[in-house]
Amino acid sequence: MTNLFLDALAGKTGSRPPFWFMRQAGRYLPEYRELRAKADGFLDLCYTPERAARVTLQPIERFRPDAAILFSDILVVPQAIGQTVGFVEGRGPVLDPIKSAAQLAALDPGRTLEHLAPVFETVRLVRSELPDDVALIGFAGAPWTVATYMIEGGSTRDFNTVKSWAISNREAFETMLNLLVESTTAYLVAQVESGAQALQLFDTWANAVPASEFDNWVSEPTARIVSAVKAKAPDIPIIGFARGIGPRLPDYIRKTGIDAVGLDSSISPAEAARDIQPICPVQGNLDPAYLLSGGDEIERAAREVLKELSDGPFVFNLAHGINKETPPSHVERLAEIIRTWESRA
Ligand code: 1CP
Repeated sequence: MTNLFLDALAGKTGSRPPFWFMRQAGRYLPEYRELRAKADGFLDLCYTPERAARVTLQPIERFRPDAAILFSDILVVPQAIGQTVGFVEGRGPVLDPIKSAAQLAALDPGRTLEHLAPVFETVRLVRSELPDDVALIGFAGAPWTVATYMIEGGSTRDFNTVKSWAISNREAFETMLNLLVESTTAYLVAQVESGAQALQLFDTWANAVPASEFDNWVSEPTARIVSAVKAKAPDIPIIGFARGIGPRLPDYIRKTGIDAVGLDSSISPAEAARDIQPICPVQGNLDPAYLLSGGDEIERAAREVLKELSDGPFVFNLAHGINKETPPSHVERLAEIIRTWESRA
């Protein structure tokens, strides 16, 4: 069975561009809110395989994208290795922040697979229920982005705490990145063994890293995960999504060994076609604000992306996740625009 998404990641161009949307499952869907209300909090939803599988499949039933993404979160990894992680309603993630070498020493990547067993069950359930022509994407956060939450204790605007900690405790920060590389590799390989057919590494906050630390904090830890996963699962494509890194994209692609790259909307589709697509397949990059706004602007902006990128290896996606106020009808309209795109000669 051919899958347009996996074909595109392998560098092929098919009859139409494949698509899926970041955060295609979630709060903008009434059926998600209904299941979420029945769960005992967000993490309970992530760790209950039957429910997490249902949530993963909800957008597939509505929009028929070419890929489903496992419903979980990047913060299950710090929890798996022993940090206290919670999600507070209306506030987001809250972690007991790592401040000392002693707290770091208490973390144990050896606990990863046991703690995350319910997630692997979700992957098996989803794969068994998905149509053959829809691929299943597994994912994890990249070490830098996960470390920001572990050290800040939650979301941050300025990243001052994590950056100054990383600079003044270089050895400890390296130890932390190493723990995350080890745990994340085990987590991703187990997702593949359970049925994931492609992987995405989310480095949402890569934009906050100083250029002089970019290799140490972003490219090298990511490269180590990519090569360790490929040693065990050589045929599984890995998409790197390092948000907001603009001019460093070619260097990031080459140094990490990723198979395809996710693009945010700071690069124009024409620039991406000229500078990035010749290096590797690209995924992106409609700004989710067009989807939120609706109307004819969705079509205008989507067509610009399609026109520039669909002649080469390309997966249509957004530049970041779907905003939770987005009407599902706007998403349906976008799916239809992509499905019926026919400019290819
Ligand atoms: O209350 C709720 O119901 C929770 C909202 C929610 C959802 C739907 C969170 C909390 N996480 C998720 C799911 C999720 N998170 C997925 C799977 C669903 C899909 O894409 O369809 C994925 C891949 C993630 C990954 C994730 N979690 C990232 C990286 C991608 C991105 O969006 O930038 C990050 C940064 C997180 C952390 C996180 N999870 C949730 C919140 C509120 C946050 C904090 C975000 C922030 O700091 O701004």
